[in-house]
Amino acid sequence: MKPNRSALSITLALGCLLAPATSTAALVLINGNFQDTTGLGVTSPNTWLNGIPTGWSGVTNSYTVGTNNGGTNWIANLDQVSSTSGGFRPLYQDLGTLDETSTISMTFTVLQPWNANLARAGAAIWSNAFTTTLDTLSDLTPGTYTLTAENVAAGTAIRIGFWRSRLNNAPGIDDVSITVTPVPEPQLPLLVTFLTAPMLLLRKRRRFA
Ligand SMILES: [Ca+2]
Repeated sequence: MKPNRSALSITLALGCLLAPATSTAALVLINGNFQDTTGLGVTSPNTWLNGIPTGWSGVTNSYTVGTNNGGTNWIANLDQVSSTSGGFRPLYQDLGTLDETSTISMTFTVLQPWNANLARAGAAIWSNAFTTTLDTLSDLTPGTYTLTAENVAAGTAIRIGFWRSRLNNAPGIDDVSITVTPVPEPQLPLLVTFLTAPMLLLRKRRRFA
Protein backbone atom coordinates (compact mmCIF):
# COMPACT_ATOMS: atom_id res chain seq x y z
CA MET A 1 0.00 0.00 0.00
CA LYS A 2 1.32 3.48 -0.92
CA PRO A 3 1.42 6.30 1.67
CA ASN A 4 -1.10 9.09 1.31
CA ARG A 5 0.81 11.61 -0.83
CA SER A 6 -1.28 14.60 0.28
CA ALA A 7 -0.71 13.87 3.94
CA LEU A 8 3.01 13.31 3.31
CA SER A 9 3.29 16.64 1.48
CA ILE A 10 1.63 18.42 4.39
CA THR A 11 4.07 16.76 6.80
CA LEU A 12 7.07 17.88 4.74
CA ALA A 13 5.69 21.40 4.43
CA LEU A 14 5.20 21.62 8.19
CA GLY A 15 8.74 20.39 8.67
CA CYS A 16 10.06 23.19 6.47
CA LEU A 17 7.98 25.76 8.33
CA LEU A 18 9.31 24.54 11.66
CA ALA A 19 12.98 24.65 10.54
CA PRO A 20 14.96 27.40 12.35
CA ALA A 21 15.57 30.60 10.36
CA THR A 22 19.07 30.94 8.92
CA SER A 23 21.04 33.65 10.68
CA THR A 24 24.10 35.37 9.26
CA ALA A 25 27.44 34.40 10.71
CA ALA A 26 28.82 37.41 12.53
CA LEU A 27 31.89 38.47 10.52
CA VAL A 28 32.49 42.09 9.59
CA LEU A 29 35.15 43.41 7.20
CA ILE A 30 35.95 47.12 7.53
CA ASN A 31 37.42 49.26 4.76
CA GLY A 32 38.18 46.42 2.37
CA ASN A 33 38.66 48.88 -0.49
CA PHE A 34 40.91 51.24 1.54
CA GLN A 35 38.80 54.25 0.53
CA ASP A 36 38.36 55.30 4.18
CA THR A 37 41.50 57.40 4.70
CA THR A 38 40.44 58.84 8.06
CA GLY A 39 43.45 59.67 10.23
CA LEU A 40 46.10 59.01 7.60
CA GLY A 41 48.67 61.75 7.24
CA VAL A 42 49.51 63.12 3.83
CA THR A 43 52.98 62.42 2.52
CA SER A 44 52.52 63.62 -1.01
CA PRO A 45 49.26 65.44 -1.85
CA ASN A 46 46.76 63.23 -3.65
CA THR A 47 49.31 60.48 -4.07
CA TRP A 48 50.56 59.01 -0.76
CA LEU A 49 49.24 58.69 2.80
CA ASN A 50 50.98 57.63 6.03
CA GLY A 51 49.75 55.16 8.65
CA ILE A 52 47.57 52.08 8.99
CA PRO A 53 44.25 52.17 7.11
CA THR A 54 41.06 52.28 9.19
CA GLY A 55 39.96 48.83 10.36
CA TRP A 56 43.34 47.17 9.73
CA SER A 57 46.48 46.35 11.74
CA GLY A 58 49.97 46.31 10.34
CA VAL A 59 53.36 47.94 10.25
CA THR A 60 53.24 51.67 10.88
CA ASN A 61 55.22 53.38 8.18
CA SER A 62 55.19 56.07 5.50
CA TYR A 63 53.82 55.68 1.98
CA THR A 64 51.36 53.02 3.21
CA VAL A 65 48.33 53.93 1.09
CA GLY A 66 48.61 55.44 -2.35
CA THR A 67 46.84 56.01 -5.60
CA ASN A 68 47.86 54.96 -9.05
CA ASN A 69 49.35 58.12 -10.59
CA GLY A 70 47.28 60.53 -8.50
CA GLY A 71 43.86 59.01 -9.20
CA THR A 72 41.03 58.64 -6.70
CA ASN A 73 41.31 54.93 -5.95
CA TRP A 74 43.32 54.26 -2.77
CA ILE A 75 45.43 51.07 -2.63
CA ALA A 76 47.33 49.57 0.32
CA ASN A 77 51.08 49.32 -0.24
CA LEU A 78 52.18 45.94 1.15
CA ASP A 79 55.79 47.01 0.91
CA GLN A 80 55.10 49.43 3.79
CA VAL A 81 52.17 48.03 5.81
CA SER A 82 53.62 44.51 6.09
CA SER A 83 57.02 43.02 6.80
CA THR A 84 58.58 39.58 6.52
CA SER A 85 62.07 40.64 7.59
CA GLY A 86 62.63 40.67 11.35
CA GLY A 87 59.46 38.69 11.96
CA PHE A 88 56.26 37.95 10.09
CA ARG A 89 54.04 41.03 10.34
CA PRO A 90 51.29 41.09 7.71
CA LEU A 91 48.62 43.68 7.16
CA TYR A 92 45.71 41.96 8.89
CA GLN A 93 42.17 42.36 10.20
CA ASP A 94 40.15 40.42 12.76
CA LEU A 95 36.66 39.86 11.39
CA GLY A 96 34.97 38.51 14.51
CA THR A 97 33.70 35.07 15.53
CA LEU A 98 31.50 32.74 13.49
CA ASP A 99 28.13 32.16 15.11
CA GLU A 100 27.47 29.05 13.03
CA THR A 101 29.49 26.58 10.96
CA SER A 102 30.23 28.26 7.63
CA THR A 103 32.30 28.39 4.47
CA ILE A 104 34.30 31.62 4.20
CA SER A 105 35.51 33.04 0.90
CA MET A 106 37.81 36.03 0.55
CA THR A 107 38.28 37.74 -2.82
CA PHE A 108 40.93 40.42 -3.39
CA THR A 109 42.99 42.08 -6.09
CA VAL A 110 46.78 42.27 -6.29
CA LEU A 111 48.07 45.31 -8.19
CA GLN A 112 51.38 46.63 -9.39
CA PRO A 113 50.83 50.39 -9.51
CA TRP A 114 54.15 51.78 -8.27
CA ASN A 115 57.13 49.54 -8.88
CA ALA A 116 58.47 48.15 -12.11
CA ASN A 117 59.58 44.99 -10.33
CA LEU A 118 57.01 42.23 -10.54
CA ALA A 119 54.59 42.36 -7.59
CA ARG A 120 54.54 39.31 -5.33
CA ALA A 121 51.96 39.12 -2.56
CA GLY A 122 50.81 36.55 -0.02
CA ALA A 123 47.34 36.22 1.51
CA ALA A 124 45.72 34.03 4.13
CA ILE A 125 42.65 33.28 6.22
CA TRP A 126 43.54 32.23 9.77
CA SER A 127 41.57 30.98 12.73
CA ASN A 128 42.09 32.24 16.28
CA ALA A 129 44.73 34.90 15.52
CA PHE A 130 47.56 33.19 13.59
CA THR A 131 47.06 29.78 15.22
CA THR A 132 45.79 27.84 12.20
CA THR A 133 45.98 28.67 8.50
CA LEU A 134 42.65 27.84 6.88
CA ASP A 135 43.69 28.78 3.34
CA THR A 136 46.62 30.69 1.85
CA LEU A 137 48.28 31.72 -1.39
CA SER A 138 51.77 33.14 -1.89
CA ASP A 139 53.90 34.76 -4.60
CA LEU A 140 50.83 36.23 -6.26
CA THR A 141 51.30 38.32 -9.38
CA PRO A 142 48.77 41.03 -10.33
CA GLY A 143 45.24 39.64 -10.61
CA THR A 144 42.09 38.81 -8.67
CA TYR A 145 42.10 35.80 -6.36
CA THR A 146 39.79 33.96 -3.97
CA LEU A 147 40.68 32.02 -0.84
CA THR A 148 38.15 29.57 0.60
CA ALA A 149 37.93 28.00 4.04
CA GLU A 150 35.25 25.32 4.12
CA ASN A 151 33.19 24.07 7.05
CA VAL A 152 34.76 26.37 9.64
CA ALA A 153 33.26 25.58 13.03
CA ALA A 154 30.99 27.95 14.91
CA GLY A 155 32.89 29.83 17.59
CA THR A 156 36.03 30.21 15.46
CA ALA A 157 37.63 33.67 15.46
CA ILE A 158 38.61 34.67 11.91
CA ARG A 159 41.60 36.78 10.84
CA ILE A 160 42.63 37.69 7.30
CA GLY A 161 45.92 39.18 6.12
CA PHE A 162 48.27 40.12 3.30
CA TRP A 163 52.00 40.58 2.94
CA ARG A 164 54.77 41.27 0.47
CA SER A 165 56.27 37.86 -0.24
CA ARG A 166 59.55 38.89 -1.87
CA LEU A 167 62.07 41.63 -1.30
CA ASN A 168 62.44 44.55 -3.67
CA ASN A 169 58.89 44.71 -4.89
CA ALA A 170 55.83 46.69 -3.83
CA PRO A 171 52.56 44.89 -4.45
CA GLY A 172 49.33 46.80 -3.94
CA ILE A 173 46.23 45.17 -2.44
CA ASP A 174 42.67 46.37 -3.01
CA ASP A 175 38.99 45.42 -3.15
CA VAL A 176 39.02 42.85 -0.36
CA SER A 177 35.61 41.27 0.19
CA ILE A 178 34.28 38.44 2.33
CA THR A 179 31.46 35.98 1.74
CA VAL A 180 30.15 33.81 4.57
CA THR A 181 27.87 30.90 3.69
CA PRO A 182 26.42 28.95 6.63
CA VAL A 183 26.65 25.19 6.24
CA PRO A 184 23.23 23.58 6.84
CA GLU A 185 23.31 21.19 9.75
CA PRO A 186 20.91 18.23 9.90
CA GLN A 187 17.98 18.93 12.20
CA LEU A 188 17.57 15.64 14.09
CA PRO A 189 13.92 16.08 15.16
CA LEU A 190 12.95 17.02 11.61
CA LEU A 191 14.89 14.09 10.17
CA VAL A 192 13.03 11.75 12.51
CA THR A 193 9.75 13.30 11.38
CA PHE A 194 10.63 12.90 7.70
CA LEU A 195 11.77 9.30 8.13
CA THR A 196 8.89 8.12 10.30
CA ALA A 197 6.00 10.01 8.68
CA PRO A 198 5.50 7.58 5.76
CA MET A 199 5.57 4.58 8.13
CA LEU A 200 3.06 6.18 10.49
CA LEU A 201 0.76 7.00 7.60
CA LEU A 202 0.94 3.42 6.33
CA ARG A 203 0.14 2.00 9.77
CA LYS A 204 -2.76 4.41 10.20
CA ARG A 205 -4.30 3.49 6.87
CA ARG A 206 -3.93 -0.23 7.57
CA ARG A 207 -5.67 0.22 10.92
CA PHE A 208 -8.73 1.82 9.32
CA ALA A 209 -8.71 -0.33 6.16
CA1 LIG B 1 40.57 51.15 -3.33
